[in-house]
Order: sequence, then C-alpha cells, then structure tokens
Amino acid sequence: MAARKPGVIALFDVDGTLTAPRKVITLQMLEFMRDLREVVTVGVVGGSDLVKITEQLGKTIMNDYDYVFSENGLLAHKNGELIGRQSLKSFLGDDRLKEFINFTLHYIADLDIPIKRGTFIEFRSGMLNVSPIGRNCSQEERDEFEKYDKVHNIRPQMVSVLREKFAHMDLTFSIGGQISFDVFPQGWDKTYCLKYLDEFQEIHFFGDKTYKGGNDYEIYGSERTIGHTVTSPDDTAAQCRSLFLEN
Ligand code: M1P
Repeated sequence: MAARKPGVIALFDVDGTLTAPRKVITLQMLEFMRDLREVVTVGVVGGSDLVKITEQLGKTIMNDYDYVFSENGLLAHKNGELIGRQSLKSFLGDDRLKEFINFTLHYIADLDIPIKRGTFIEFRSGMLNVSPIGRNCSQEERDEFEKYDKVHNIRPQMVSVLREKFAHMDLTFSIGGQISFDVFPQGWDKTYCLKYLDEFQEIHFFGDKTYKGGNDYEIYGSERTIGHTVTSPDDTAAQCRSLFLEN
C-alpha cells in the first residue's frame, strides 16, 4: 500500500458503475478494484442502504474499499469503522415524517398500475425510499416496472406531486434506480460524503447517472471532484486503467 498516490482518491457509484443495476459485482471487476486499490485510495458512494450495497459488492466490502458511503454517505465507514451517521428521523421529526408517509401511502393506494407487491416505503437511516410497485417484487417484475415507468412516467409524476405538496419541507427527490426513488433533505445527495474527504486534493468520481436529475449529478459537478461519466462497469475499468494504471 506504500506506493499509493498520496492525496488522490477514486470514488465510485455502485449501480451501473461497478455493477449492473442491482446486480452482484463480477469476479473480474472485484479483482480489478483490488488491483486499483494497490495504487490509489478507493471508495464507494451508493444511494442504496448498506445491506443492499453489501449484497452487490460482497461481504468483503469493508476490506476492499477504504471508504464505504451508503445512503449517499448518510452512513459513512472508513477502514471498516463507522465514522458518521445522519438521521432523517431526528432531522424531520415524527410529525412531519408521518405527514409525508401518510400522504405517500394514500397516493400509492390510489395508483392504478399493473401489479403491486409489498414494502412501498423503506425507512432508512438518512432517507426514505419510495417504490410504487413495492420493493418485494421479483427481478422480472422489477424489469417490467422499469419499462412500464419509462412509458407511463409513474415515478416522475409522483415526484412532481410530492415536491409540490411538501415544498415546505425542502426535500430532494432522486430517481436513481429501477423501481423507486429516494427522498431526503436538500444537500443530503452524494455530495454529502465529501465532508469526510478533506484530506484529498484530487477526488475522482465515477458514475453513470451524471446527467441533470440523475443521482450522480451533484457530486459529478461538484467543485471538489473531477467527474467521470461511465457507461458500464467495463467502461469504469477502462477509464481507471488509463488514468491510474498506465502512467
Ligand atoms: O443505487 C441506486 C438506487 O438503487 C435502488 O433503486 P431501485 O431499487 O429502484 O433499483 C435503491 O436502493 C435506491 O435507493 C438507490 O438510489
């Protein structure tokens, strides 16, 4: 590890960047990341909670990455140690949370979509994850919903209603995956994790949803990062190879 570039970190989104969406990392990519870590400090910043990110990146996640930021960094680990946790419950308070959850569940109840399953709202440490179909759907149902949503705009419409209704709460709505969207206070997007990276002068961020509205947009465009848009895990590896391993 002594040869690692000082002051430089490579920070990665998960879905679409290190793995296919909600899929497990390939052995080839896992080995690539381990090789990369020999030359540069590495971190991950995902929108998902730690349970899901661990399912995707493997049980050795805390050994494979120097920094693990789940829920955009609202839960932060360095070298396997918890270094920070943000609480949506403390921030909003139960009354406002209840107001939001009640309205959202009513909205979903009235929604006429082909199928519904269970777990329509997942309560996380620093955010709510809202899914019109329900997070308990199967992989096939998930893929079908994503296609259906592209045509019928179920999530964008729902987000615009919620944004207006809860304008007083100053929330951000982020559609980062296939079946759901994340809800959190302004500023709790992926740039949140940068507060833990003051010691780095060069923060390379790699993500696939770097366009406006995507959940990598803010960190990609941050003055603190050098942003890299990728199209797949293979592309991530290729870009890292030329940036960090070939010179
Ligand atoms: O990492 C992107 C998103 O992944 C999941 O989205 P979905 O289940 O809709 O595919 C969620 O964990 C979401 O919170 C996260 O932003």
